[in-house]
Order: sequence, then structure tokens, then C-alpha cells
Amino acid sequence: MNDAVLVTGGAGFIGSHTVAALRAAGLRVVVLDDFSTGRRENLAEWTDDPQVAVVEGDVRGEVGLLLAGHGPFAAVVHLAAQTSVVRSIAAPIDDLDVNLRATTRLALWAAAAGVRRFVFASSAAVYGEPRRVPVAETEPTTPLSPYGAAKRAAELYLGCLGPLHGLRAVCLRLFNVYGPRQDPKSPYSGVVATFLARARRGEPLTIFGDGRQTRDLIYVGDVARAICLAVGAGSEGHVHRDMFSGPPEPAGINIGTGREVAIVELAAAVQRACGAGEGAIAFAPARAGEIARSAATTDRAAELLGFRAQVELDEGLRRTAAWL
Ligand code: UD2
Repeated sequence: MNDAVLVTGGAGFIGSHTVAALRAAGLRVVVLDDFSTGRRENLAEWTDDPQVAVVEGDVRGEVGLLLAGHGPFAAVVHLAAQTSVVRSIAAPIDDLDVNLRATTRLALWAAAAGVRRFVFASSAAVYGEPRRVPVAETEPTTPLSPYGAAKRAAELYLGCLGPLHGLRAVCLRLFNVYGPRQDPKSPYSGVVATFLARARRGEPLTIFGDGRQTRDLIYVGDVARAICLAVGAGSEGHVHRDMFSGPPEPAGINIGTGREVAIVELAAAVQRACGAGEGAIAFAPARAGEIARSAATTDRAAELLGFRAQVELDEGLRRTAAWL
């Protein structure tokens, strides 16, 4: 059997788009998902595809046993995670178990299984409140939430375990990802999914704080493409430099658009995408632990991966609204 790419959390929002991109690049894919937030419908397209296997299981479990017979694996894309900053504040130990312990155990298993590449979904949350916006990868990391701290700690663990065990890890620091299949129902949903669902129902959009806080909103299809490039499966005709050379720490790479969008501006764009004109907006107190501004520098992703985001916000919102 040809080598596969293991995608943990492959039935989830970013995961299922990643499966699509990896299949488009002709790779065999094995999904590991516990279906706690992932959904079988997200993988319906590949039900009869012999090049896609789906294994139900918890990434905190015995991954070697769960995946017996599905290898060998050329790469691991590790997306299974506790994804909510808010929940990490309410339940930091649960966040730690999934986002740090399980990541470290998975990396050790991958190294022992002879996997060459480990692509880790890190987060813009590692920066906390950036000193400068857009924030470069070389800026200090001072996370403000257990979520950001666990993601940063996982980067550091990969940084020392990689060279010790011959595993080449790359940490993609994802900014605010949105797009089709992002669950709009959860109280922990991302702002785009929440706003679109409310605008669709004709309900007012609730802005926490004054709405001048900014985020770098990146379309999920762009993120899936960046992940493919990190796996080495890119088809953009770009030969990327060896991103694994250099200092022991694995390359942290920002995955964003570089564009800063204020939440009030986003609210207006969402209402436009829904053809709703200007609708009602309600203001509520700012959330705890909230950062004021966020946007990525994009040079390192361009240099190391040959990646640049392509989908403009209005287009991404239209595609997401069409899916809802
Ligand atoms: C996002 C990610 C998180 C992490 C982080 C990195 C989600 C759900 N979370 O956290 O995983 O990677 O980025 O920095 O994608 N807002 C409103 N009204 C609403 C919902 C949100 O005003 O109904 C505001 C919220 O106060 C914040 C902004 O929108 O200022 C974005 O909120 P979010 O929950 O989508 O994402 P964030 O940046 O807290």
C-alpha cells in the first residue's frame, strides 16, 4: 500500500477540507476522529473512495492500536484539538490533556512509526496580544489563555522531540479560520459562523465590546491548501526551501491573510453576504481574555511553503453563506 497521510480530526471543519485537498493532490488519507465535534456527513464525499479510510477513536487513546493495519504513514496532520479559547479558560486541564499531552504522545508514536513529517495546527493565540500588528513569527509569544499556552507548549515539545527522535515538525499558526462546515450552533463557534447564522435568521448580530477589535480571517480552503503544502503535497509549482533546517525549534509559520478586519466591519460584510442590507446590531460587554488586534505577517508562509491566501473576505463569506 502507498504511504498515507494521517489526518487527526479529519471529520471536522478544517479536517474535512484538508482531506479534500490531500485527495486532490492524489494522496491516500487515513482519518482519525472521535466524532465528538467531527461529523460523518463532512466525509460523505469519500464514502466509496478506497483511498480514504476513517478510523473512529480518541487521539488521547492508543493511537498505534487504533491505526494498526492502516499505515505506513508518510506524514501526520494533527488537527484533533480542543479548539475553543473560552472553554480552555473554563476547563484548562481538559484543554491541556488534548492540546498538549495528546499532541506529545502522537508525536512520539509518529517518530517511532517512522513518520517523516508532522504538521501541527498551532494558533495565533500563541502570541497573546501582539506588540505589533501584523505580527511576525519572530515576535515574543505570551499567550493569554490556557489554549494559547498549550498550543505554544506543544510547539516547544515538538521543537525538542523532533530532533531527538528524527521527526520533522512544522507548526502552522492558524489565524481566524472560517468557511463552510464550521458549526454555527455551538456556543464556542467562531464569529463568522455565528454572525452568518444569526443574519440568516434575521436576528441581530451581537458584538462583544466596541467592535473595533480586529482579526485576520482566513478562508478554510486556503488553510487546507497551506496544510497540503506543509505536507509536501503542494501542486503550486513552487519548490519550497527546507523548512526544517535551522534552529532546533520547528518552523512556526503564520497562516493568515495579512488583512486586519474590525468586527464591526465584519458584521456589515456578513449582512451584505446574506443580502440582508444593514441589519440590527447589539453590543454586549467584551469577553474576558480578549485580544484587541490580530493579523499575520505572511512572508514566511510565502517563502517556506509558497503559500499565499487567495480567497477574499466577501467571496469567502458568500461561499459560507451558500453552504448554510
Ligand atoms: C479564535 C479561535 C481560536 C484561536 C484564536 C487565535 C474560533 C472559534 N476560535 O479565537 O481557536 O485560534 O482565534 O487567536 O475560531 N465576537 C463577537 N460576537 C460574537 C462572536 C465573537 O463580537 O457573536 C468577537 C469576539 O469577541 C472576538 C472576535 O469576534 O473579538 C473573534 O471571536 P472568535 O470567537 O471567532 O475567535 P477568537 O479570536 O476569540
